[in-house]
Amino acid sequence: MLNNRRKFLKKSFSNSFLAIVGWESMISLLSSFSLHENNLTENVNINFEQKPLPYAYNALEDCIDATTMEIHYTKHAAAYAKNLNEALIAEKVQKEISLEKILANISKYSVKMRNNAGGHFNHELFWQCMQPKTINNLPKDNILLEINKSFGDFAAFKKLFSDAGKSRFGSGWVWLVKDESGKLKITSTANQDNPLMDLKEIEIKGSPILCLDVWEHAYYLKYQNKRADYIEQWWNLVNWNFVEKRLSIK
Ligand code: MN3
Repeated sequence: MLNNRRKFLKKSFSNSFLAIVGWESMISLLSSFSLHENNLTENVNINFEQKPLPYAYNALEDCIDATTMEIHYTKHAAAYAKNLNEALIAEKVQKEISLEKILANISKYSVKMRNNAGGHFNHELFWQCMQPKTINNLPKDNILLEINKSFGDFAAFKKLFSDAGKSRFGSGWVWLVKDESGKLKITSTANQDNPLMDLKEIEIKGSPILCLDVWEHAYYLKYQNKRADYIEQWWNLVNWNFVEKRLSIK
């Protein structure tokens, strides 16, 4: 009886809802959802402000210590977000433009925009690429298939990616990207540049799937000069479910 009443209410609600909004707007609403599904920015929710860290500062111990995480998030990354917003105002950029669009046209903006739009995007992605330490943390599903297809096997991929981090001179990032043809590639960028930028220094362009910060501020307190040890420990933190999600973005 109650169930029937619920069904009736539900049905009359949907009927009147459709009568009010109309089928056409319903269809456009639905298609806007599917558009968002294919929109990289929507999927990782990278906008112009810092999102809360998806875990506590001490959640990545003993691979990355709490003090490093706190300083990294509240000082370094926060500064990129603040300076990005200053640059957006100074250069009269509407926030309706996505951060990725700005990055894809970064050659038309100032150096301040390049460093801080890059810095903000890179860190927001980096936080999401990590999760608390998992023993035997390995990729599975599509991301594993794609890694095997592109690099032979996971061990070969891990070595190439780690080597790119160890050999990055000075400060920068390591990336796993999906290029225009859908192929996975490993690349490294200096400073806060990234593979979305339309700059001649960016050798391999593509959609970032996974990134690793190899700036000293990401590891120096615990690892000092031993960047290789930091990279080796970092593999325990990779959030492969998130990477899988990034891979599925068209
Ligand atoms: Mn950093």
